[in-house]
Order: sequence, then structure tokens, then C-alpha cells
Amino acid sequence: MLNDKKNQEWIERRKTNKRLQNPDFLVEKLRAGDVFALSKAITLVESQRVEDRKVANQLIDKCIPFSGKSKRIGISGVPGVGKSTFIESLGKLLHLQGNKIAVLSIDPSSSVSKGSILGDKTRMEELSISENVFIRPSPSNLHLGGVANSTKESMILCEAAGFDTIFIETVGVGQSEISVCSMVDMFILLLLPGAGDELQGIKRGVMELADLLVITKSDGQQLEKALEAKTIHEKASHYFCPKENNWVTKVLLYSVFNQDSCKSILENINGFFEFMDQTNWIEKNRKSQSIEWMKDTFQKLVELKIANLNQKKWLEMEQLIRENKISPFSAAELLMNTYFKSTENEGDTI
Ligand SMILES: Nc1nc2c(ncn2[C@@H]2O[C@H](COP(=O)(O)OP(=O)(O)OP(=O)(O)O)[C@@H](O)[C@H]2O)c(=O)[nH]1
Ligand SMILES: [Mg+2]
Repeated sequence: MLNDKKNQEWIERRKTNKRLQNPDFLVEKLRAGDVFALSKAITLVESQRVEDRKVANQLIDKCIPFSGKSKRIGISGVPGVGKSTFIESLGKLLHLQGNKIAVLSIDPSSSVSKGSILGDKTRMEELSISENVFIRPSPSNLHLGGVANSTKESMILCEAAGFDTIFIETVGVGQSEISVCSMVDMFILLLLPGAGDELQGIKRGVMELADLLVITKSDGQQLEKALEAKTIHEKASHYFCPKENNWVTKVLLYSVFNQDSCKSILENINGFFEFMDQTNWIEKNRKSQSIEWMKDTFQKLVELKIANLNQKKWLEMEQLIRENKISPFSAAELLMNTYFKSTENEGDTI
């Protein structure tokens, strides 16, 4: 009897899993706010398999009309600066205010934790058990700093599932801040108190991208250093190039132990979005971001297609370059010509 029930459950689960490969069914489930379906959908867009990509593209196309209604916020900073802790504090406040929060982050277990005084408790554990909160770590080996095409697609899926605030946590490694900026409305850069920018490996250009600079761990013995860092960054920010969105970068202090610091950051985030509403900047910016996503995807697809189609030729060229028998420029041109010849023959299209 028990076995029969288990078998039945297993059959049902298999049926549901199979149906979750169907984009229409997935969209229906997503629209109903089903987080299991959302997880499945994200796994699908993260997949590199050709057959999965086809379904993923259909799924995203179907979700686009229901997307775009969230606040997209990027959070970056060096490993251990306190990104997850910060998101958890903000997330808890937002959750109390009735918001639905999604956090797309790289796999936290893969990065190094520094200055740990709260230990593993900071892995957004409190937030993750709340209702209306969806936390999805992406494997860090998938992409640098957790930013990839699939992150953009996951964001669209979360929006279709009704999440109204989306945090994207990325480890600051230079390129990842630029990538995350190309997919969010607001970019927040977290800085350690006391550590010079050189030490944190943060370039001035990256600082200029930030709508908010937040000095984390502003408590205990670090408070004095944090106040100093605030003054230094405020002075420096006066010399930043004016931002396209006309927002003036602010520098704020944050500590997980100081609820007011968290409230003040939330007020500033809300202030940012109100300001952007007045100028309609978010809509304009998202349109240009989407065009950039198309260009970016197109370039990646061309690269992938050429590399896959002519793998033998590709390796041959690499070998010739190593042996100094051909220049990298001629090799690239040769690869391109071979590709176009083969597509002419096969009637293939990119
Ligand atoms: N004193 C103090 N420590 C903090 C604060 N926020 C975070 N920490 C400590 O910093 C450590 C790292 O915090 P996380 O939130 O995991 O940092 P992260 O930037 O997400 O780290 P990765 O994801 O590993 O890059 C935690 O274990 C905490 O002990 C804070 O406001 N004050
Ligand atoms: Mg983290």
C-alpha cells in the first residue's frame, strides 16, 4: 500500500518534471509564483545543451511581457566585504514591508570569507527561510563574478514570477562590476573600512559606476576607520564624472549591528528610484541595455558557432600560431573564411 503510494508520487513527479520542460506550462507555473518552477526555469537557462537553449529561448520570449516591473539592484565588492550580510539586512526590511525579493548570487561557499565574526550565519539563512524570498546561488565556475547571460535571463524569470526587488550579488573583480552595471538599474559598491582602494583592487572607473558607495562593518574598532574612509570617498566623489542618470553618488556607512544604518540605506535606495521615476531614466536605460544584450549575445553566438563548427581547424590554427607559422590576424581571417564556406555549402545560418 505504502509502496503503491510512493510509486504514484514518483510517477506524478516525473510527469510534472516532464511538463516543466514545456515553456507554456513553465510560464503558467511561474506566473502563479511557483518557486519550484522558477528553480527549474533557471536551471534551464543556465544549461549549455543545445536542446535546452531552444526551450530556454522560447521561455524567455514568453516571459518578457511579464518582466521589467522590479527594481534591479547590483551589489558588488571584494570577497568578504559583507555583501550577503548587507543583502540579508535590506532583504529582511523589504520583506517586512511586503516586498517579494529575489537574490541571484554566486555560490557563497566558493569564495573566501574575511573578518568573519558572525561565521556561517551570514549566508542569508534568516532571509532564505522567509516567504516571498527566492535565493539562487549560481555556481562560481559558471562565470566570472557570477555575471553571465544566464543571470540576465534569470532576472527576467524572477520578474515574471512576481518578484519586485532583485539583488544581484557579484564578487568585485573589475570586469564583473561593469557586467553587473549593464543589467541593473542601480549599482551599489561595498567598501571595507580602512583598506585603501588599491588594496581592494578597485579602480576609480568602477567607483564612478556606483550610485551608492557603502562602507561596511562600520562598528566597534572599525568605526573610526569607517568614518575616515567616508570622508575620503566623499571628497573623491566630488571629482567623479557626472553620471548619465544625473544621480550624485552618495557615501554611506553600514553595520549589521546598526538597524538605523540599514534603514538609511533603504531610504537612499528608494530616493534613487523616485528620482529615476521623475526622469524616466530606468525605462530608457533598460531599452539600451536590451540592445547591448542582443549585441553581446550575437557576438558570443558567432564565436561559439565558429569554434564548434571548425574545431579541428581552430586547433590547427592555434598550433600554427604557437609555431610562429601564421599571424593571429591571418589565422582569424582564415577561420572566418572557412566558416562562411562551410555555411554556404550546408546552407547553415547562425
Ligand atoms: N563587524 C562586522 N562584521 C560584518 C558585517 N557584515 C559582515 N561582517 C562579517 O564579514 C564576513 C563576511 O560577510 P559576508 O556577508 O559573507 O561577505 P560577502 O561579501 O558576501 O562574502 P563572499 O560572498 O564570500 O564574497 C561575515 O562572516 C561577518 O562576520 C558588519 O556589518 N560588521
Ligand atoms: Mg556572499
